[in-house]
Amino acid sequence: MARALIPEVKVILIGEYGVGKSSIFRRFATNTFTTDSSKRSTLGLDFYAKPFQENNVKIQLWDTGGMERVASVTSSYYKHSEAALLVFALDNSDSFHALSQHLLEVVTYAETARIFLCGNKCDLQPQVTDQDIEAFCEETSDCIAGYFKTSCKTGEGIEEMFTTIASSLSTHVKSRHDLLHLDESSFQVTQPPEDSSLQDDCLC
Ligand SMILES: Nc1nc2c(ncn2[C@@H]2O[C@H](COP(=O)(O)OP(=O)(O)O)[C@@H](O)[C@H]2O)c(=O)[nH]1
Ligand SMILES: [Mg+2]
Repeated sequence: MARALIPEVKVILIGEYGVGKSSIFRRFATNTFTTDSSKRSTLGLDFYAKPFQENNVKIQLWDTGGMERVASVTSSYYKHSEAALLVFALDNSDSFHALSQHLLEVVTYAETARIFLCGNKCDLQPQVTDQDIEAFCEETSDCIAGYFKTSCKTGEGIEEMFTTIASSLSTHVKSRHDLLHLDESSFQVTQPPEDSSLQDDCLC
């Protein structure tokens, strides 16, 4: 029996170098954590796709691969993304202050992407408060579709974050998917049956 295709959605990780994007990617892909910098990029993947059967959607998560350390993230990274996960580290206020710049890049290069916020490293002493985060969400005119607190070290909040994102994207993706798979005949105009008696009544 043919298996139904699960629609795949591109979700990108964005944020300052060192906030834990690759660690989130690693948790998502292999549910592991490492502090060893030599191992950090050894997954060697640009993206990893994982199905969320309950929501009938596959999240294709993209990591910057550290390009933000040497240059700005290229516009092709943002292309076709349906969601962006803006990451900062709760123990690093600089990474929080850099968010507005990252947000600007997302709305410029991925206009239609749904934007989520992730305060990572919640196992460490925070420098950023809940009030700071609330104020940021208000200032950005509620551009942020959801906020999550995570720790890649303990795994706290990671699974819930992706389940919530999958559920949030599934409704949107479902309608698009349905459109793409509409039976071609659904749009055909049905011709009225030819009625020969009409020809005789023609007034012109
Ligand atoms: N304590 C703690 N350290 C973390 C957490 N997430 C990542 N790290 C560490 O922070 C450093 C930078 O993480 P990385 O994923 O490479 O950040 P990236 O540059 O944004 O990709 C690494 O040493 C990670 O082990 C976390 O939730 N808690
Ligand atoms: Mg990285």
